[in-house]
Amino acid sequence: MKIDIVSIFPSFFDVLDISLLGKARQNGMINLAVHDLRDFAHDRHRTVDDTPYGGGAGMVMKPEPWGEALDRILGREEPSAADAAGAGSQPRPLVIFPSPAGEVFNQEMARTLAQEDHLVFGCGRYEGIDQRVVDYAADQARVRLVSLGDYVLNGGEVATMAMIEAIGRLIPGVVGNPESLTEESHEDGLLEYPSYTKPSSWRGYDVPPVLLSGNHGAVHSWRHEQRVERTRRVRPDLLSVVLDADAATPESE
Ligand code: 6GU
Repeated sequence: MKIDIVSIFPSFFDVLDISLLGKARQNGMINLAVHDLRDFAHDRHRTVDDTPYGGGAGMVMKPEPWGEALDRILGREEPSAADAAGAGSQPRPLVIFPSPAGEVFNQEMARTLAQEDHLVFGCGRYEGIDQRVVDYAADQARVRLVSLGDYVLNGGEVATMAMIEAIGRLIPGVVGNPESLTEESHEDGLLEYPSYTKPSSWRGYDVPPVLLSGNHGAVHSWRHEQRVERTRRVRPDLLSVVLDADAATPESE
């Protein structure tokens, strides 16, 4: 997967060199490039923002540097071998603008985005990006505004980092053991069960005996109960989705 990031703080993304995603970049499974928006601003102060038309607090990111950055990233699209052979089915890059005004990111969206060939993240700062940048991008590529949740960050950088981590680990081959992807929170609508390792007793806290029993059926049932109980306690909104889905599934006879 190719990933381009546009930001006025490119060094934010230095940490993508390390850990799982760093390895995926070294292997060539993820081809990630970070672009400094100020490289596309040509005045003496490399200005990227200005006051909002219509008044109001804060500053808005100017369209011109964004237009040049998008042209550079989207214009370089070389037709893939499949496209050249007439089999093109993944025609255009997907441009994501992290925004608290976007659709809310979740595991299902991460799964969908992990199928893309080319993601472009446009990180806004200040009060946002001139809307015409989004409109222009939508004429050149597919565009989604995506929010991490119902709270406000200072810019799109941290949101982009979170999304890349969630998406990157779902790209086949990036996580060593694919089984570790199936039994975790949000993969099937339930939160994950609590985990324990050695020693079996630590500072007076004991590992639940069923996990030491060697009874795989009992372990499986206990873990499922823990997942349901935990989800009921902290995320009842998720549980109602699971129960609705069960209710909607016809009983087999
Ligand atoms: Cl994607 N951006 C910003 N600036 N704030 C957010 C967000 C994104 N998601 C939640 N809050």
